[in-house]
Amino acid sequence: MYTLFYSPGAANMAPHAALEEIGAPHKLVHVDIVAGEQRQPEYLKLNPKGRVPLLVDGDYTLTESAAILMHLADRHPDAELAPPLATPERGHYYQWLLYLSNTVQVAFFEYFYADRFVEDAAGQGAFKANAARRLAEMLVYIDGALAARGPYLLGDRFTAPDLFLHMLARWSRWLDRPAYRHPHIKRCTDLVKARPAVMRMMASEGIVEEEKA
Ligand SMILES: N[C@@H](CCC(=O)N[C@@H](CS)C(=O)NCC(=O)O)C(=O)O
Repeated sequence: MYTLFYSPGAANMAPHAALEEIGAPHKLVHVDIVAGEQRQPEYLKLNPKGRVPLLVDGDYTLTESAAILMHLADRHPDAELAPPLATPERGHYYQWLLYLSNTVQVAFFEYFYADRFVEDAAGQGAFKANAARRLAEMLVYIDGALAARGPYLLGDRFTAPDLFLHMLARWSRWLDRPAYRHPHIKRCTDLVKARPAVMRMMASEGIVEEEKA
């Protein structure tokens, strides 16, 4: 039985959707990150980084959304969330998950948490605007890649990186041109959103779609 420590709509969305895809029994524990529960001593004992998500499986704990996603995909191969090891597709699977987590997700954290990177308020505004500009370029790049080889990130086949893209796409709703205004990202994330497992994840986190007109 897995336990996932989560906050609605946070970086847990992709691993949570993977748990649903796999059909693995799991329990959810809500960490109120607005109230600062992630910095309470009891939680820090489990995850000294003070972040969500956190996956617990008996004595085993795992952090980092992309790592949890890859671990679940490997432990439950029947769900086919990852291509076979050492295939060209597996290489692209790593490429997408690492790009989405070490470049796009990081830019989102710069955008959302500018105060953690820059001390003065005026500097924070410029820092956030810079992150938004880089995110806009990244969405154009992803949309182009999906136009060339979609509808999923790995072509015809749905895999774990699509769950990660779906999560980041939702975070982009604050940008001037959100992901759903990029036709090929929209096509991919609409397919992901229609998956029963993803719908269950959204419902159990209490997330509603918020697309601007
Ligand atoms: N690289 C980590 C980042 C996790 C992360 O920063 N999560 C955010 C929510 S999306 C969080 O816990 N924020 C609370 C805080 O930083 O105080 C991952 O992907 O798991």
